[in-house]
Amino acid sequence: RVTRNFIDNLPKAELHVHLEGTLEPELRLKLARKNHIDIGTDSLETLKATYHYDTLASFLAVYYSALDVLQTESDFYDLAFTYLKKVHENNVQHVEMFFDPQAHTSRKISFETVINGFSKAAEDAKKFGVDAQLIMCFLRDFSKESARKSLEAAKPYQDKILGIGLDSDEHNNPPLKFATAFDNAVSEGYHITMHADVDQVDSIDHIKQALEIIGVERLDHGTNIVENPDLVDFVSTNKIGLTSCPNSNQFLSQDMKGAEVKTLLDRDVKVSINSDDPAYFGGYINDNYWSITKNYELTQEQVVQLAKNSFETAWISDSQKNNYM
Ligand code: ES4
Ligand code: ZN
Repeated sequence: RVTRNFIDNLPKAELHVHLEGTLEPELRLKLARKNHIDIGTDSLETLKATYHYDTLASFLAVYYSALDVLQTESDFYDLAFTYLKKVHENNVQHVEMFFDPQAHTSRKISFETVINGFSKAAEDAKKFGVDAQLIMCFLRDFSKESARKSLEAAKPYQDKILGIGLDSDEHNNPPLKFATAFDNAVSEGYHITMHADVDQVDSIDHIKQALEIIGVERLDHGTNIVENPDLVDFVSTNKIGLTSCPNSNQFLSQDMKGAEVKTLLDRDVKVSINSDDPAYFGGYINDNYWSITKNYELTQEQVVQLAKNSFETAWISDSQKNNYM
C-alpha cells in the first residue's frame, strides 16, 4: 500500500500549474488591503464563501476577477515566491509554471512588471534548490492578433521564458486559431504545449489539431485520448507528455480521470500528475498524487512511474534528467 509519506518524499517535477491559480484568498486579501483595491469584503471568511465554481467557465470568472489585486512587480514576485516555497515543501525539484500575461496587460499592467516579478522569484528559488522555469500562455478566448502582440512583447525577455502554452476557455477556440502564433513561437526557439481540457465539446478534434498540425510537445490534460486507440499510439510512440490534474478534473468534471490515467500508464504513455490551480482546486501537487493514489488504488510502481514521467517529459537536458531520476 502506498502511503502519503511515500508520495511526499518522492522527488518529482511539476509541469502544469498556473501561477495565477496559486493566488490563495489570504494573499489576495493582503494585496487588496495594500493596494487599496475593493474586493467586496475585508473578511477572509466572507471572501472564501465567494469561491463557487463547478465548470471551466464559472471557475475562470472567479480566477480572472481575483487578479485585480496584482498591481506591482513585488505583488507578482510574492505570488510566485509563495508558491515556490510550497514547491520545495512538496519535494518538487523542477517546475515549469504557466502565466497569463494577457490577463494583466488587458488591465493595464505592463508585460515588464509581470515577467520581472515572476522571473525574480524563479531566480530566488535556486536558493532552496528548486529549478523554476516559465511558460507563457496565450488566452484562447482572446484574438489571434492579441496572441501575436503578446509573443512580440515577450521578445526582450525570451531568455526568461522556456515555452509557450494555450489556456482559458476552449469552447469554440480550437488550436488552429493560433496556428501562426505557435509556428512563430517554434521558429523563435520556444517549446510548445496546449491545453486540451477534459470533457470539452470537440475535444478529440482539438487534440488532433494540436498533435498533428501544430506539433505540440506536450498536451495539458488530454487524458480522454483513451477513447481513440490511434491517438494513444501516436502519443505513446512520439513520447508526448500528458499533464493530468486530478483535483482540477474532479472539481470541473466531477471525475478525476483516474481510470484514464491507469489505462495510459498501461499503454506506456508519459502521463504525469500536477496541481493546475492549487488555490482553487483543493491542493498542491502531493495532494493530487494522494487523491488519485487513494481513490484508484495505484501501486507503488505506478506512482513511481508517474513521477518518472514528469522528469522525462520536462523541458530539461538529458543530463539534468539523469541528475533527478
Ligand atoms: C485553467 Cl483549469 C484551466 N483550464 C483552462 N485554462 C486555465 N487557466 C487556468 N486554469
Ligand atoms: Zn491548466
